[in-house]
Amino acid sequence: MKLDFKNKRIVIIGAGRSGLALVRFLVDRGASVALSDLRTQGELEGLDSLQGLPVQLDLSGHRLELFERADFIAVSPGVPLDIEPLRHAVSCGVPLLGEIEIAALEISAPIIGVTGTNGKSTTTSLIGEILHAWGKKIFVGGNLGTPLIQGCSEEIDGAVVELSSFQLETIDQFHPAIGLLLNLSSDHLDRYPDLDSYYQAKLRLFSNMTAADYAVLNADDEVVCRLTADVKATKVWFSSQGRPVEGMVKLKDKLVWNWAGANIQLPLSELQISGEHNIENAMAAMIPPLLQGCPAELAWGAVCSFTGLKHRMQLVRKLDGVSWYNDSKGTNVGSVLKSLSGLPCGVTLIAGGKDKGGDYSLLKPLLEQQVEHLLLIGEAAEKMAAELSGSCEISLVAGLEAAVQKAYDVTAAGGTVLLSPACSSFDMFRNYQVRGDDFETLVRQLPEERTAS
Ligand code: UMA
Ligand code: ADP
Repeated sequence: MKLDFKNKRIVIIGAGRSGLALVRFLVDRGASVALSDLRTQGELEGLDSLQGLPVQLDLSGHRLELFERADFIAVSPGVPLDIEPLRHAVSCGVPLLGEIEIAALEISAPIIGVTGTNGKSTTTSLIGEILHAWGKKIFVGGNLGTPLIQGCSEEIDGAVVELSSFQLETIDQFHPAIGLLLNLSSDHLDRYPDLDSYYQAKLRLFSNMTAADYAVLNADDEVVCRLTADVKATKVWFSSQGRPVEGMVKLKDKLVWNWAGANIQLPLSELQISGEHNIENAMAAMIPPLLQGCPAELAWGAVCSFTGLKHRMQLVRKLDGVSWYNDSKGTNVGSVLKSLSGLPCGVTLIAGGKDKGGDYSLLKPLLEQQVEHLLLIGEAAEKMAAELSGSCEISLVAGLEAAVQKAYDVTAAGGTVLLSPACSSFDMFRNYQVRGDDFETLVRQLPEERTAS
Protein backbone atom coordinates (compact mmCIF):
# COMPACT_ATOMS: atom_id res chain seq x y z
CA MET A 1 0.00 0.00 0.00
CA LYS A 2 1.35 3.42 -0.97
CA LEU A 3 2.20 5.77 1.89
CA ASP A 4 0.66 9.24 2.07
CA PHE A 5 3.42 11.85 2.28
CA LYS A 6 1.28 14.99 1.89
CA ASN A 7 2.20 17.60 4.55
CA LYS A 8 4.21 15.00 6.48
CA ARG A 9 7.37 16.29 8.20
CA ILE A 10 10.14 14.04 6.99
CA VAL A 11 13.81 14.20 7.88
CA ILE A 12 16.11 12.54 5.35
CA ILE A 13 19.40 11.52 6.91
CA GLY A 14 22.38 11.34 4.53
CA ALA A 15 22.75 13.68 1.55
CA GLY A 16 24.36 11.17 -0.80
CA ARG A 17 22.75 9.59 -3.84
CA SER A 18 19.86 8.02 -1.89
CA GLY A 19 19.18 11.18 0.13
CA LEU A 20 19.14 13.51 -2.87
CA ALA A 21 16.80 11.18 -4.79
CA LEU A 22 14.54 10.95 -1.72
CA VAL A 23 14.33 14.75 -1.48
CA ARG A 24 13.08 15.03 -5.08
CA PHE A 25 10.57 12.21 -4.62
CA LEU A 26 9.17 13.38 -1.26
CA VAL A 27 8.94 17.07 -2.21
CA ASP A 28 7.06 15.96 -5.33
CA ARG A 29 4.60 14.09 -3.08
CA GLY A 30 3.90 17.19 -1.01
CA ALA A 31 5.98 16.39 2.06
CA SER A 32 7.76 19.00 4.17
CA VAL A 33 11.36 17.85 3.87
CA ALA A 34 14.55 18.45 5.85
CA LEU A 35 17.89 17.00 4.70
CA SER A 36 20.44 16.28 7.41
CA ASP A 37 24.11 15.35 6.96
CA LEU A 38 27.26 15.25 9.07
CA ARG A 39 29.19 16.92 6.28
CA THR A 40 29.40 20.62 5.50
CA GLN A 41 27.85 22.23 2.44
CA GLY A 42 31.31 22.49 0.85
CA GLU A 43 32.01 18.79 1.37
CA LEU A 44 28.76 17.60 -0.20
CA GLU A 45 28.34 17.03 -3.91
CA GLY A 46 25.09 17.47 -5.77
CA LEU A 47 23.34 19.87 -3.38
CA ASP A 48 23.01 22.40 -6.19
CA SER A 49 20.73 19.92 -7.99
CA LEU A 50 18.15 20.72 -5.27
CA GLN A 51 18.08 24.42 -6.10
CA GLY A 52 14.55 25.77 -6.17
CA LEU A 53 13.14 22.87 -4.12
CA PRO A 54 11.59 23.66 -0.73
CA VAL A 55 14.01 21.73 1.48
CA GLN A 56 15.43 22.68 4.86
CA LEU A 57 19.14 21.90 5.17
CA ASP A 58 20.60 20.62 8.45
CA LEU A 59 24.32 20.26 7.67
CA SER A 60 27.59 19.79 9.62
CA GLY A 61 25.79 17.51 12.11
CA HIS A 62 22.34 16.24 13.02
CA ARG A 63 20.09 18.50 15.14
CA LEU A 64 18.17 16.32 17.59
CA GLU A 65 15.11 18.60 17.83
CA LEU A 66 14.55 18.15 14.08
CA PHE A 67 14.54 14.38 14.48
CA GLU A 68 12.17 14.25 17.45
CA ARG A 69 9.56 16.42 15.71
CA ALA A 70 9.48 14.40 12.46
CA ASP A 71 6.60 12.17 11.32
CA PHE A 72 9.26 9.77 10.12
CA ILE A 73 12.95 9.61 9.24
CA ALA A 74 14.06 8.43 5.81
CA VAL A 75 17.42 6.74 6.33
CA SER A 76 20.23 6.48 3.76
CA PRO A 77 21.85 3.03 3.72
CA GLY A 78 25.30 4.22 4.80
CA VAL A 79 23.93 5.67 8.06
CA PRO A 80 24.14 3.17 10.95
CA LEU A 81 20.84 2.81 12.82
CA ASP A 82 22.50 3.03 16.24
CA ILE A 83 23.72 6.64 16.01
CA GLU A 84 22.39 9.01 18.66
CA PRO A 85 19.92 11.04 16.49
CA LEU A 86 18.23 7.87 15.23
CA ARG A 87 18.11 6.23 18.68
CA HIS A 88 16.65 9.46 20.03
CA ALA A 89 14.02 9.60 17.25
CA VAL A 90 13.01 5.99 17.90
CA SER A 91 12.75 6.68 21.65
CA CYS A 92 10.37 9.56 20.77
CA GLY A 93 8.22 7.16 18.75
CA VAL A 94 9.37 8.40 15.34
CA PRO A 95 9.57 5.54 12.81
CA LEU A 96 12.59 4.95 10.55
CA LEU A 97 12.04 4.03 6.92
CA GLY A 98 14.68 3.12 4.35
CA GLU A 99 14.78 4.25 0.74
CA ILE A 100 14.06 0.71 -0.52
CA GLU A 101 10.93 0.42 1.63
CA ILE A 102 9.61 3.81 0.52
CA ALA A 103 10.31 3.05 -3.14
CA ALA A 104 9.05 -0.52 -3.16
CA LEU A 105 5.64 0.48 -1.77
CA GLU A 106 5.24 2.72 -4.85
CA ILE A 107 6.10 0.05 -7.39
CA SER A 108 3.38 -2.39 -8.39
CA ALA A 109 5.45 -4.26 -11.02
CA PRO A 110 7.28 -7.39 -9.80
CA ILE A 111 10.61 -6.78 -8.10
CA ILE A 112 13.60 -9.10 -8.32
CA GLY A 113 15.90 -8.51 -5.32
CA VAL A 114 19.54 -9.63 -5.44
CA THR A 115 21.67 -9.97 -2.33
CA GLY A 116 24.69 -11.91 -1.08
CA THR A 117 28.22 -10.98 -0.07
CA ASN A 118 29.70 -11.03 -3.59
CA GLY A 119 28.47 -11.03 -7.18
CA LYS A 120 25.40 -8.86 -6.58
CA SER A 121 26.21 -6.12 -9.10
CA THR A 122 27.24 -8.55 -11.84
CA THR A 123 24.16 -10.73 -11.33
CA THR A 124 21.79 -7.75 -11.12
CA SER A 125 23.23 -6.36 -14.36
CA LEU A 126 22.98 -9.74 -16.08
CA ILE A 127 19.31 -10.13 -15.14
CA GLY A 128 18.70 -6.61 -16.45
CA GLU A 129 20.46 -7.48 -19.74
CA ILE A 130 18.31 -10.59 -20.19
CA LEU A 131 15.02 -8.85 -19.45
CA HIS A 132 15.90 -5.92 -21.72
CA ALA A 133 16.77 -8.38 -24.50
CA TRP A 134 13.34 -9.94 -23.92
CA GLY A 135 11.82 -6.54 -24.67
CA LYS A 136 10.77 -5.65 -21.12
CA LYS A 137 10.96 -2.17 -19.65
CA ILE A 138 12.96 -2.80 -16.52
CA PHE A 139 14.49 -0.56 -13.85
CA VAL A 140 17.96 -1.86 -12.89
CA GLY A 141 19.66 -0.34 -9.85
CA GLY A 142 19.67 -0.20 -6.06
CA ASN A 143 23.06 -0.67 -4.38
CA LEU A 144 24.44 -0.97 -7.92
CA GLY A 145 24.21 2.81 -8.17
CA THR A 146 20.81 4.26 -9.13
CA PRO A 147 18.54 4.44 -6.08
CA LEU A 148 15.33 2.42 -6.48
CA ILE A 149 13.29 5.53 -5.66
CA GLN A 150 14.25 6.82 -9.13
CA GLY A 151 12.40 3.85 -10.63
CA CYS A 152 9.10 5.00 -9.10
CA SER A 153 8.56 7.74 -11.64
CA GLU A 154 8.86 5.34 -14.58
CA GLU A 155 6.27 3.08 -16.23
CA ILE A 156 8.02 -0.26 -15.85
CA ASP A 157 7.33 -3.98 -16.34
CA GLY A 158 9.57 -4.80 -13.40
CA ALA A 159 12.62 -3.84 -11.34
CA VAL A 160 15.88 -5.67 -10.65
CA VAL A 161 17.42 -4.33 -7.47
CA GLU A 162 20.80 -5.01 -5.91
CA LEU A 163 20.28 -4.98 -2.15
CA SER A 164 22.99 -4.49 0.47
CA SER A 165 22.60 -5.64 4.04
CA PHE A 166 22.41 -1.94 4.99
CA GLN A 167 19.38 -1.44 2.75
CA LEU A 168 17.69 -4.59 4.03
CA GLU A 169 18.02 -3.43 7.66
CA THR A 170 15.29 -0.82 7.12
CA ILE A 171 12.72 -2.79 5.14
CA ASP A 172 9.38 -3.64 6.71
CA GLN A 173 6.77 -4.61 4.10
CA PHE A 174 9.15 -4.89 1.12
CA HIS A 175 8.12 -8.00 -0.77
CA PRO A 176 10.05 -9.06 -3.87
CA ALA A 177 8.53 -11.65 -6.23
CA ILE A 178 11.95 -13.28 -6.61
CA GLY A 179 14.81 -12.99 -4.12
CA LEU A 180 18.36 -14.18 -4.81
CA LEU A 181 20.91 -14.98 -2.10
CA LEU A 182 24.16 -15.62 -3.96
CA ASN A 183 26.57 -16.46 -1.14
CA LEU A 184 27.50 -15.47 2.40
CA SER A 185 30.93 -14.74 3.81
CA SER A 186 32.50 -12.19 6.08
CA ASP A 187 32.00 -8.47 5.34
CA HIS A 188 31.03 -5.17 6.98
CA LEU A 189 32.20 -6.09 10.48
CA ASP A 190 32.85 -2.38 10.97
CA ARG A 191 29.04 -1.94 11.06
CA TYR A 192 27.83 -5.19 12.64
CA PRO A 193 28.78 -6.52 16.07
CA ASP A 194 29.28 -10.03 14.65
CA LEU A 195 28.95 -12.11 11.50
CA ASP A 196 25.54 -13.46 12.42
CA SER A 197 24.05 -9.93 12.63
CA TYR A 198 25.34 -9.27 9.10
CA TYR A 199 23.86 -12.56 7.84
CA GLN A 200 20.51 -11.87 9.55
CA ALA A 201 20.32 -8.48 7.81
CA LYS A 202 20.77 -10.26 4.46
CA LEU A 203 18.08 -12.83 5.30
CA ARG A 204 15.51 -10.05 5.80
CA LEU A 205 15.14 -10.20 2.00
CA PHE A 206 12.88 -13.22 2.45
CA SER A 207 10.90 -12.01 5.46
CA ASN A 208 7.65 -11.13 3.59
CA MET A 209 7.92 -13.73 0.85
CA THR A 210 5.41 -16.60 0.56
CA ALA A 211 5.27 -19.91 -1.32
CA ALA A 212 3.94 -17.98 -4.33
CA ASP A 213 7.34 -16.24 -4.56
CA TYR A 214 10.73 -17.71 -5.44
CA ALA A 215 13.98 -17.79 -3.46
CA VAL A 216 17.00 -18.44 -5.69
CA LEU A 217 19.73 -19.98 -3.55
CA ASN A 218 23.30 -21.24 -3.86
CA ALA A 219 23.27 -24.97 -3.09
CA ASP A 220 27.08 -25.03 -2.78
CA ASP A 221 27.19 -22.44 -0.01
CA GLU A 222 26.88 -24.21 3.31
CA VAL A 223 25.96 -21.02 5.20
CA VAL A 224 23.23 -20.13 2.69
CA CYS A 225 21.75 -23.64 2.92
CA ARG A 226 21.81 -23.64 6.72
CA LEU A 227 20.33 -20.18 7.22
CA THR A 228 17.54 -20.45 4.63
CA ALA A 229 15.94 -23.60 6.04
CA ASP A 230 12.89 -21.62 7.22
CA VAL A 231 12.44 -19.45 4.12
CA LYS A 232 8.81 -19.79 2.98
CA ALA A 233 9.34 -18.85 -0.67
CA THR A 234 9.61 -21.71 -3.17
CA LYS A 235 13.30 -22.58 -3.40
CA VAL A 236 15.11 -22.79 -6.72
CA TRP A 237 18.74 -23.82 -6.40
CA PHE A 238 21.88 -23.34 -8.43
CA SER A 239 24.99 -25.48 -8.10
CA SER A 240 28.24 -24.94 -9.97
CA GLN A 241 29.59 -28.07 -8.27
CA GLY A 242 27.16 -30.43 -9.99
CA ARG A 243 24.86 -31.09 -7.01
CA PRO A 244 21.68 -32.80 -8.25
CA VAL A 245 19.32 -29.99 -7.24
CA GLU A 246 16.12 -28.70 -8.80
CA GLY A 247 17.16 -25.59 -10.67
CA MET A 248 20.38 -24.73 -12.54
CA VAL A 249 23.29 -27.18 -12.37
CA LYS A 250 26.74 -27.01 -13.94
CA LEU A 251 27.76 -30.34 -15.44
CA LYS A 252 31.23 -30.27 -17.05
CA ASP A 253 31.07 -27.74 -19.91
CA LYS A 254 27.37 -26.96 -19.81
CA LEU A 255 24.57 -25.70 -17.59
CA VAL A 256 21.42 -27.75 -17.19
CA TRP A 257 18.11 -26.07 -16.27
CA ASN A 258 16.17 -28.73 -14.55
CA TRP A 259 12.89 -27.27 -13.33
CA ALA A 260 9.19 -28.14 -13.61
CA GLY A 261 9.83 -30.83 -16.23
CA ALA A 262 12.16 -28.70 -18.35
CA ASN A 263 15.62 -30.00 -19.24
CA ILE A 264 17.45 -27.26 -21.09
CA GLN A 265 21.19 -27.32 -21.80
CA LEU A 266 23.35 -24.23 -22.22
CA PRO A 267 26.98 -24.42 -23.50
CA LEU A 268 29.49 -22.62 -21.25
CA SER A 269 31.95 -22.14 -24.11
CA GLU A 270 29.91 -19.13 -25.28
CA LEU A 271 30.28 -17.20 -22.01
CA GLN A 272 32.57 -14.14 -22.25
CA ILE A 273 32.92 -13.27 -18.54
CA SER A 274 35.63 -15.40 -16.94
CA GLY A 275 36.20 -17.16 -13.63
CA GLU A 276 34.24 -19.73 -11.61
CA HIS A 277 32.48 -16.96 -9.73
CA ASN A 278 31.12 -15.48 -12.94
CA ILE A 279 29.74 -18.88 -13.96
CA GLU A 280 27.86 -18.84 -10.63
CA ASN A 281 26.61 -15.32 -11.36
CA ALA A 282 25.47 -16.34 -14.85
CA MET A 283 23.66 -19.39 -13.44
CA ALA A 284 21.86 -17.35 -10.80
CA ALA A 285 20.98 -14.61 -13.29
CA MET A 286 19.34 -17.02 -15.73
CA ILE A 287 16.85 -18.30 -13.15
CA PRO A 288 14.48 -15.31 -12.63
CA PRO A 289 13.90 -14.69 -16.37
CA LEU A 290 13.36 -18.43 -16.95
CA LEU A 291 10.84 -18.55 -14.09
CA GLN A 292 9.08 -15.58 -15.69
CA GLY A 293 8.80 -17.39 -19.03
CA CYS A 294 11.70 -15.87 -20.98
CA PRO A 295 12.89 -18.24 -23.76
CA ALA A 296 16.14 -19.92 -22.63
CA GLU A 297 18.01 -19.34 -25.87
CA LEU A 298 17.27 -15.63 -25.84
CA ALA A 299 18.27 -15.35 -22.17
CA TRP A 300 21.54 -17.23 -22.70
CA GLY A 301 22.34 -15.06 -25.74
CA ALA A 302 22.07 -11.96 -23.54
CA VAL A 303 24.28 -13.50 -20.81
CA CYS A 304 26.91 -14.49 -23.38
CA SER A 305 27.02 -10.98 -24.89
CA PHE A 306 27.86 -9.48 -21.49
CA THR A 307 31.54 -8.60 -21.09
CA GLY A 308 31.51 -7.61 -17.40
CA LEU A 309 31.31 -4.47 -15.28
CA LYS A 310 34.01 -1.88 -14.72
CA HIS A 311 36.33 -2.31 -11.72
CA ARG A 312 35.80 -6.10 -11.58
CA MET A 313 38.87 -7.96 -12.84
CA GLN A 314 39.31 -5.55 -15.72
CA LEU A 315 42.45 -5.87 -17.79
CA VAL A 316 43.79 -2.29 -17.91
CA ARG A 317 46.98 -2.77 -19.86
CA LYS A 318 49.64 -5.26 -20.90
CA LEU A 319 52.98 -3.60 -20.38
CA ASP A 320 56.38 -5.17 -20.88
CA GLY A 321 54.87 -8.67 -20.50
CA VAL A 322 53.00 -7.74 -17.31
CA SER A 323 49.17 -7.77 -17.17
CA TRP A 324 47.61 -5.04 -15.00
CA TYR A 325 44.13 -5.75 -13.57
CA ASN A 326 41.71 -3.37 -11.85
CA ASP A 327 39.53 -5.21 -9.31
CA SER A 328 38.79 -2.17 -7.15
CA LYS A 329 35.37 -3.70 -6.34
CA GLY A 330 37.18 -6.58 -4.58
CA THR A 331 36.27 -5.02 -1.23
CA ASN A 332 36.28 -8.07 1.05
CA VAL A 333 38.38 -11.16 1.66
CA GLY A 334 35.96 -13.52 -0.17
CA SER A 335 36.07 -11.53 -3.39
CA VAL A 336 39.88 -11.28 -3.39
CA LEU A 337 40.07 -15.07 -2.97
CA LYS A 338 37.92 -15.51 -6.09
CA SER A 339 39.84 -12.94 -8.13
CA LEU A 340 43.26 -14.36 -7.18
CA SER A 341 42.23 -17.95 -7.78
CA GLY A 342 41.68 -17.26 -11.48
CA LEU A 343 45.23 -15.92 -12.00
CA PRO A 344 48.55 -17.67 -12.65
CA CYS A 345 51.51 -17.41 -10.22
CA GLY A 346 53.80 -14.37 -10.03
CA VAL A 347 51.20 -11.87 -8.88
CA THR A 348 51.92 -8.49 -7.31
CA LEU A 349 48.83 -7.73 -5.25
CA ILE A 350 47.95 -4.18 -4.22
CA ALA A 351 45.54 -4.29 -1.28
CA GLY A 352 44.42 -2.30 1.77
CA GLY A 353 42.09 0.61 2.45
CA LYS A 354 39.45 1.03 5.14
CA ASP A 355 39.36 -2.04 7.34
CA LYS A 356 35.98 -3.79 7.66
CA GLY A 357 37.01 -6.24 10.33
CA GLY A 358 37.58 -9.17 7.96
CA ASP A 359 39.87 -12.11 8.70
CA TYR A 360 42.75 -11.45 6.30
CA SER A 361 44.56 -14.63 7.35
CA LEU A 362 42.14 -16.55 5.07
CA LEU A 363 44.18 -15.12 2.18
CA LYS A 364 47.39 -16.77 3.36
CA PRO A 365 47.26 -20.07 1.39
CA LEU A 366 46.60 -18.31 -1.93
CA LEU A 367 49.20 -15.63 -1.19
CA GLU A 368 51.77 -18.35 -0.53
CA GLN A 369 50.96 -20.08 -3.83
CA GLN A 370 50.43 -17.16 -6.17
CA VAL A 371 51.64 -13.84 -4.82
CA GLU A 372 55.26 -12.72 -4.84
CA HIS A 373 54.79 -9.16 -3.62
CA LEU A 374 52.00 -7.78 -1.49
CA LEU A 375 51.89 -3.97 -1.50
CA LEU A 376 49.69 -2.57 1.27
CA ILE A 377 48.09 0.88 1.38
CA GLY A 378 45.64 2.74 3.60
CA GLU A 379 44.40 2.43 7.16
CA ALA A 380 44.33 -1.37 7.16
CA ALA A 381 47.93 -1.78 5.95
CA GLU A 382 49.57 -2.53 9.31
CA LYS A 383 46.83 -4.90 10.46
CA MET A 384 46.99 -6.79 7.16
CA ALA A 385 50.79 -6.97 7.26
CA ALA A 386 50.64 -8.48 10.75
CA GLU A 387 47.97 -11.07 9.82
CA LEU A 388 49.63 -12.03 6.54
CA SER A 389 53.25 -12.00 7.65
CA GLY A 390 55.33 -14.87 6.22
CA SER A 391 53.07 -15.61 3.25
CA CYS A 392 55.01 -13.54 0.67
CA GLU A 393 57.15 -10.41 0.46
CA ILE A 394 55.15 -7.61 2.06
CA SER A 395 55.75 -3.84 1.76
CA LEU A 396 53.78 -0.96 3.25
CA VAL A 397 53.61 1.87 0.71
CA ALA A 398 52.50 5.48 1.04
CA GLY A 399 49.49 5.37 -1.30
CA LEU A 400 48.15 4.13 -4.60
CA GLU A 401 50.64 6.06 -6.73
CA ALA A 402 53.60 4.67 -4.77
CA ALA A 403 52.07 1.19 -4.97
CA VAL A 404 51.73 1.36 -8.76
CA GLN A 405 55.32 2.58 -9.08
CA LYS A 406 56.63 -0.17 -6.81
CA ALA A 407 54.59 -2.81 -8.65
CA TYR A 408 56.11 -1.56 -11.92
CA ASP A 409 59.58 -1.91 -10.45
CA VAL A 410 59.23 -5.37 -8.90
CA THR A 411 56.96 -7.38 -11.21
CA ALA A 412 58.83 -9.58 -13.66
CA ALA A 413 57.72 -10.07 -17.28
CA GLY A 414 54.97 -12.70 -17.50
CA GLY A 415 53.60 -11.62 -14.12
CA THR A 416 50.38 -9.89 -13.12
CA VAL A 417 49.65 -6.79 -11.08
CA LEU A 418 46.26 -6.91 -9.39
CA LEU A 419 44.51 -4.13 -7.46
CA SER A 420 42.04 -6.08 -5.30
CA PRO A 421 41.99 -4.30 -1.94
CA ALA A 422 39.89 -6.57 0.39
CA CYS A 423 38.85 -3.27 2.02
CA SER A 424 36.52 -0.41 1.25
CA SER A 425 37.92 2.76 -0.30
CA PHE A 426 36.54 5.43 2.02
CA ASP A 427 39.81 6.15 3.89
CA MET A 428 41.48 7.55 0.76
CA PHE A 429 38.87 7.82 -2.01
CA ARG A 430 35.26 8.93 -2.48
CA ASN A 431 34.28 5.41 -3.52
CA TYR A 432 35.61 2.27 -5.19
CA GLN A 433 35.00 3.72 -8.67
CA VAL A 434 37.33 6.68 -8.00
CA ARG A 435 39.94 4.29 -6.57
CA GLY A 436 39.70 2.11 -9.71
CA ASP A 437 39.77 5.10 -12.07
CA ASP A 438 42.84 6.55 -10.32
CA PHE A 439 44.57 3.17 -10.58
CA GLU A 440 43.82 2.95 -14.31
CA THR A 441 45.12 6.50 -14.90
CA LEU A 442 48.34 5.73 -13.02
CA VAL A 443 48.84 2.47 -14.93
CA ARG A 444 48.25 4.13 -18.31
CA GLN A 445 50.86 6.78 -17.43
CA LEU A 446 53.60 4.20 -16.87
CA PRO A 447 56.34 4.45 -19.49
CA GLU A 448 56.73 1.66 -22.06
CA GLU A 449 60.41 1.23 -21.25
CA ARG A 450 61.55 0.55 -17.73
CA THR A 451 64.45 2.75 -16.73
CA ALA A 452 67.15 1.13 -14.56
CA SER A 453 66.85 2.51 -11.03
N1 UMA B 1 26.12 10.38 6.79
C1 UMA B 1 25.51 11.13 7.79
N2 UMA B 1 25.48 10.62 9.06
C2 UMA B 1 26.04 9.41 9.37
C3 UMA B 1 26.66 8.67 8.34
C4 UMA B 1 26.67 9.18 7.06
O1 UMA B 1 25.03 12.22 7.55
O2 UMA B 1 26.00 9.02 10.54
C5 UMA B 1 26.14 10.93 5.44
C6 UMA B 1 27.52 11.08 4.85
O3 UMA B 1 28.16 12.24 5.33
C7 UMA B 1 27.21 11.13 3.36
C8 UMA B 1 25.88 10.39 3.23
O4 UMA B 1 25.47 10.06 4.56
O5 UMA B 1 27.07 12.45 2.87
C9 UMA B 1 26.10 9.15 2.40
O6 UMA B 1 24.99 8.29 2.44
P1 UMA B 1 25.20 6.78 1.98
O7 UMA B 1 26.46 6.24 2.56
O8 UMA B 1 23.96 6.02 2.23
O9 UMA B 1 25.54 6.92 0.41
P2 UMA B 1 24.65 7.08 -0.90
O10 UMA B 1 25.41 8.01 -1.78
O11 UMA B 1 23.24 7.38 -0.61
O12 UMA B 1 24.85 5.63 -1.54
C10 UMA B 1 24.06 4.54 -1.07
C11 UMA B 1 24.95 3.30 -1.02
N3 UMA B 1 26.08 3.52 -0.10
C12 UMA B 1 26.26 2.77 0.99
O13 UMA B 1 25.53 1.88 1.31
C13 UMA B 1 27.49 3.08 1.81
C14 UMA B 1 25.49 3.00 -2.42
O14 UMA B 1 26.19 1.76 -2.38
C15 UMA B 1 24.32 2.85 -3.37
O15 UMA B 1 24.84 2.68 -4.69
C16 UMA B 1 23.43 4.09 -3.33
O16 UMA B 1 22.99 4.32 -1.97
C17 UMA B 1 22.16 3.92 -4.20
O17 UMA B 1 21.34 2.89 -3.72
C18 UMA B 1 27.64 1.84 -2.44
C19 UMA B 1 28.27 0.99 -1.35
O18 UMA B 1 29.44 1.20 -1.03
C20 UMA B 1 28.11 1.27 -3.78
N4 UMA B 1 27.54 0.00 -0.79
C21 UMA B 1 28.09 -0.92 0.18
C22 UMA B 1 28.78 -2.07 -0.53
O19 UMA B 1 28.45 -2.37 -1.70
O20 UMA B 1 29.65 -2.72 0.12
C23 UMA B 1 26.96 -1.50 1.02
P1 ADP C 1 29.12 -7.12 -5.31
O1 ADP C 1 28.15 -6.21 -6.00
O2 ADP C 1 28.42 -8.14 -4.45
O3 ADP C 1 30.23 -6.41 -4.61
P2 ADP C 1 30.36 -7.61 -7.91
O4 ADP C 1 29.56 -8.30 -8.95
O5 ADP C 1 30.51 -6.14 -7.99
O6 ADP C 1 29.80 -8.01 -6.46
O7 ADP C 1 31.82 -8.26 -7.86
C1 ADP C 1 32.81 -7.72 -6.98
C2 ADP C 1 33.97 -8.68 -6.83
O8 ADP C 1 33.48 -9.82 -6.10
C3 ADP C 1 34.51 -9.25 -8.15
O9 ADP C 1 35.58 -8.49 -8.65
C4 ADP C 1 34.96 -10.64 -7.75
O10 ADP C 1 36.26 -10.57 -7.18
C5 ADP C 1 34.02 -11.04 -6.62
N1 ADP C 1 32.86 -11.88 -7.03
C6 ADP C 1 31.98 -11.63 -8.02
N2 ADP C 1 31.05 -12.60 -8.08
C7 ADP C 1 31.33 -13.46 -7.08
C8 ADP C 1 30.72 -14.67 -6.61
N3 ADP C 1 29.64 -15.15 -7.18
N4 ADP C 1 31.29 -15.29 -5.55
C9 ADP C 1 32.39 -14.78 -4.94
N5 ADP C 1 33.03 -13.67 -5.36
C10 ADP C 1 32.51 -13.00 -6.41
